[in-house]
Amino acid sequence: MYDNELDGKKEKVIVFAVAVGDSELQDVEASLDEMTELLKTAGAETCGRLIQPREYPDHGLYLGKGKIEELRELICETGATGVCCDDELSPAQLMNLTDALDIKVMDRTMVILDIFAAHAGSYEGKLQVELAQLKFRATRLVGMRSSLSRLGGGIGTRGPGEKKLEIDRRVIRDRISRLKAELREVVSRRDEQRKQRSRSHIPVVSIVGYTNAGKSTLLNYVTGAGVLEEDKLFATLDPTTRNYGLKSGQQILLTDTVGFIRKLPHHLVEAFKSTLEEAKYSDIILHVVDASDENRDKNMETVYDTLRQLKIDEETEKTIITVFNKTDMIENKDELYSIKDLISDRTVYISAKTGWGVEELFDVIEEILRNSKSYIRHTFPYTEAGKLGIIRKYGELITEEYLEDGIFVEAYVPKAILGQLGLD
Ligand SMILES: Nc1nc2c(ncn2[C@@H]2O[C@H](COP(=O)(O)OP(=O)(O)OP(=O)(O)O)[C@@H](O)[C@H]2O)c(=O)[nH]1
Ligand SMILES: [Mg+2]
Repeated sequence: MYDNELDGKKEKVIVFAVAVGDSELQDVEASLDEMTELLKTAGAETCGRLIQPREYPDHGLYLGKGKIEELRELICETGATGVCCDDELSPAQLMNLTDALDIKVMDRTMVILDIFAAHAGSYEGKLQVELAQLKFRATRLVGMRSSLSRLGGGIGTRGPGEKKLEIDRRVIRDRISRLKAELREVVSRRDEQRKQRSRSHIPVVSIVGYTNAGKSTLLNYVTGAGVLEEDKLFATLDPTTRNYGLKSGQQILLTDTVGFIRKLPHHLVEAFKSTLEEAKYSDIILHVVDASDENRDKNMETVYDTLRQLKIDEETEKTIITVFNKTDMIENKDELYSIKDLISDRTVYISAKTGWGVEELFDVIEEILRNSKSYIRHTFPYTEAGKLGIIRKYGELITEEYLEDGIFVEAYVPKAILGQLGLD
C-alpha cells in the first residue's frame, strides 16, 4: 500500500526499552513484541532487541551510557538501518541519540503515526493524522531533519504532512490552525448526523476493543459490511456503521471503529477524539477481546483505561458486553469458560471467523434492549390507529387484536416514545 523501502532496501530495526523501577520484565518483553508487530505493519523488519532495567530513563539519552555502547555494537553486528524506542522520546533524547548512534532513531509514537498515515482513508481521517503528525513533528524538526538527511525516507517521513518537514515553524503553526478549523467543521457535521440518529430512536451498538481483536471481522460476519480485516495493527481507522435487523424485527445500528493500543500517542488521542469517542453515542458497547492472546488481560485493562480517558462509561452508565473472540483458537472449552471479565455487565464467547456464538451474542443484545423498554398493554381507539405504526417502527409489537372499541396492543416500546403514544 505504501513505500516500505529505504534507499531500495527494507528497513532493519533494533527495538529497545527501559524497564523502569519495579515493572515486570515479562511485560516489557510483551510490549516489545507488540512494537515488533507495529514495525512489521509499517513495513520494517526487526533484527534485534535490547532492554535496560533502570530506575527511570536517562533524561538526555534515554538509555545509560554503557547500554548505548552495547546498542552501537548490536547495530554493527546486525547491519541495522535504524533503532526504535518503545516509549515516546523527548525532542532532546531524539537528537542526542541520533548524534550518539549516527543512525535513524524512531520511537513508538512515530511508528504508530506512520501506520495511521498509511491507513487513513476518509477526509476526516487524513485531517486527523496530519494534525497529529504536525504537532508531534513541530517540536522535533531539528533532530528529525539531521536524521532524515542521513537516511532520507522510510518510517516517520510518510503521510499527508511529509513535505512540511522542511518548512519553518510559523508555517506549521498556520497549517495546524487551518487543519483544526477544517476538522471542527467535519466534526460538527458528524454531530448533526448523530443527532438525527438519536432522534430516530434506533439503538446504536458500538464495537470497541484492542487493535487486531476481530472487530471488523464481527461487523463483516453479521452485516457483510466489507470492511478491511487484516492481521495487522490498526487496519481500521474510519468508523463504519451498518443497519442490522434483530430476530424480533428490531433494527439496530452497528458501528466498527479504530482500535486501542497501549501508549496510544497523546497527539493522536487529541486529534482522533471524535473518532475514538464513537462509543460515547451508543446504547450498548461490545468490547471485543482476542481471547487467544496471552496478553488478553493487559489489553482489556488498556481498553478500559482508554474508555475512561475518553470519559465514556462513568457519566453514561452504558451496558458493556465483553465479547471473547477467536475461541476457535482455544481447544479446551474448560479453559475457555474460565476466561472472565468481572467488570462488564455480560460476557459472551464467539468466533467471528466461524460464526460460533454470534447468534447468542445478538440474543443477549436483544434481551438488554428489551429490558430498557417499557412493556405496555393498551387499547388504542381506531382514530389512533397510526400509533401502531410508531410502535412497529421503534418497538416490538407482540399482540394486536381488533376489538369493538379499538385495537388492543401488547408491546415493548422505548421509554422515549411513551409520550408520543400518549402513555406517559
Ligand atoms: N482464528 C480467528 N481469527 C480471527 C477471528 N476474528 C478475527 N480474526 C483474525 O484476526 C485478524 C484481525 O481481525 P480484524 O477484524 O481486522 O481486527 P480489528 O479488531 O478490526 O483490528 P483493527 O481494525 O486493526 O483494530 C484478522 O486476521 C482476522 O482474520 C476469529 O474468531 N478466529
Ligand atoms: Mg478493524
